[in-house]
Amino acid sequence: MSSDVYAVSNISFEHFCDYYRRQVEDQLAQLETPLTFSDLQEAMCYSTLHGGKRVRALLVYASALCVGKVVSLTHQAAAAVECIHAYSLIHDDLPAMDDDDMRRGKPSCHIQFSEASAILAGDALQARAFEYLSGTTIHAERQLRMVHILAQASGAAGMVGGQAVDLASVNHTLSLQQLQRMHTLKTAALIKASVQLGALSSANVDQKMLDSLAVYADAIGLAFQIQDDILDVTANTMILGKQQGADAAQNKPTFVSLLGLEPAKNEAAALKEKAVTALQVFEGRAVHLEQLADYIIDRDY
Ligand code: GRG
Repeated sequence: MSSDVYAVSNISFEHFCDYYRRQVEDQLAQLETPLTFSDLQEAMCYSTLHGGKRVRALLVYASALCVGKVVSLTHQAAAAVECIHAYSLIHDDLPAMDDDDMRRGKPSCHIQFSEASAILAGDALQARAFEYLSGTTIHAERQLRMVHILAQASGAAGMVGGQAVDLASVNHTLSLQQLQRMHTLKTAALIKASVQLGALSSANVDQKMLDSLAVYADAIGLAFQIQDDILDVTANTMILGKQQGADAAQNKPTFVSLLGLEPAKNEAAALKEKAVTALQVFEGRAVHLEQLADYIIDRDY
């Protein structure tokens, strides 16, 4: 079936998610191609192929469909953002970082393998992301722009920079503005890059479209983190697939600790409204992006 079929609005959200999760997992299955060091490869596959909601990949596809159609570069972009995401989770769980033994309902990568293997698997997945994006040169100029966006979003000016602020903030009081700034880097930057990459993979989008998508992505990126903080206090460990209450145990400032539970929920809902409003320029073609905005604040893990 052609991917374009999923641009129409009468496809259920569940169907859209199932279909495109399978699509990105087909791309990621390339990681199983035998390498020389099998322990490294096993650790990469363990942390990438099994589990995860694939929110970032779904954002890539939904954004591509919003401005055009899914093409092979869209699949490559979806796999690339999932590789960066998987690497960030592996490193985030390490003893030197958040020191979490459980991820996606299973032992964390460094528990299942070794710390050294987990570090290397994360490193290799990061490089693999850029291999996915640059593997063909059919749209070289657009691909270079996409590589640049992903590198910025995942590096010191994005996700890794946010993680550094996070580590430095343990046992410190942060203002709401500082907390937002930290999560804009740590969590929202990769979410924003996913939306941008999806649009760029699909078509020569104009700046007005990219500006609207940026407003959407900034808002859902922060809403995603607020929901994560809410789940840290409301969900149970079994459903979350990771240790519930981990932020409180480490005395980390969160949206819930700063605002309270109900105001945090209200803030997430307000951000979702802002995101959906930014999609109005697409006149009904952004249906999957709208559904993902709902999902991000309604999810229970
Ligand atoms: C040490 C070089 C070096 C880099 C570290 C660890 C790190 C870079 C960045 C951390 C980024 C991070 C873990 C952000 C948290 C974002 C977050 C809420 C992750 C959970 O995402 P989900 O719920 O996970 O989408 P699933 O399992 O569904 O894929």
